[in-house]
Amino acid sequence: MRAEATPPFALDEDHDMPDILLHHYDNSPFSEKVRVCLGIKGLAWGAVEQPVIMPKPQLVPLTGGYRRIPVMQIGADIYCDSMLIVRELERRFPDPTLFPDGNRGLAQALALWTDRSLFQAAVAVIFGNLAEHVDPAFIKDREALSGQPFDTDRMRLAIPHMEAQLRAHVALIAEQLADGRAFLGGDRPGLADANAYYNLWFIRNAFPPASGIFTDDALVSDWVGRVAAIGHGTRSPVSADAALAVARDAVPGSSTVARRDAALAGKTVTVAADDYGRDPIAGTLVGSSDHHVAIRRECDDLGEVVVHFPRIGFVIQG
Ligand SMILES: N[C@@H](CCC(=O)N[C@@H](CS)C(=O)NCC(=O)O)C(=O)O
Repeated sequence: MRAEATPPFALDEDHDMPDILLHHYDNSPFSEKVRVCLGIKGLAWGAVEQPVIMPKPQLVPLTGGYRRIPVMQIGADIYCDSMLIVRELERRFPDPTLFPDGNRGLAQALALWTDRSLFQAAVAVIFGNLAEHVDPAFIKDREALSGQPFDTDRMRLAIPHMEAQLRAHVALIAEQLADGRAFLGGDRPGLADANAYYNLWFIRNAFPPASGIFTDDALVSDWVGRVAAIGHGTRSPVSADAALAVARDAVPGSSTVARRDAALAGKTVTVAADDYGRDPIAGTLVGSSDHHVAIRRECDDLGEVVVHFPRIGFVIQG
């Protein structure tokens, strides 16, 4: 396991700029998933701080309108959504693997549990409790993001139910650890751990009094400690301006379009999330597979960038 290391000096960005840039903010739970995966792989990466609410003038030019966090940038290739980001990390840096027990499909499919129902339970418990302490600007922003009212009364009334939901999800983690294994898949950490862990990390960070829901169980609590100890790899700060300059100076990697998408190859398509933050992003389809789509965009200031999205959770329209 590798501890997080932050260099005690400013990096000379011309020479030591890491290839992997993660556009994130520290309190972002989906970014924590990716940071843990970077830790498992022991990678060096540049942390580009982005705002928690709109506007995001140094993110949106890269993505073409996708505003959610995290976004990974490697040169002029921009990867949206943690599900695709971790997949791309595994593709580019396969060793050590995020799938130490070999369950590649299951570990990735687990995101549909952790990123949706478990995450929603965590959000409801956190914001149900914090309700009236939440910054009105944040509320307004998240209402626009979700298209739903941020109804504090309703959230407060739902707390007992959502705590029971959360407890039931945590009980599944406890059950998986019941044979004394160190990590969810066995003796080595992987994506399954990062997926489940970031939700508990989110609760502990955002509303510590609710942490009892998982710290009361020694198996879960010790596992949380083990995942936290993995760290985040080697993180160094990179300014948003420097990240934009990287995109400007780079050429996107090559992509291929799957045969079944041949009719859309080279055509303008839009890609939009199917859950929240659904603003469509337009570009020319240049890459696709069962797992992803990639669109090329021309941006006045940056030149050509290719923006990659997962298939799962995104709607592609020609
Ligand atoms: N499915 C997306 C979800 C990302 C997501 O919801 N991120 C949150 C922050 S953790 C977000 O973007 N919130 C709105 C914002 O930061 O503008 C993923 O896996 O990356």
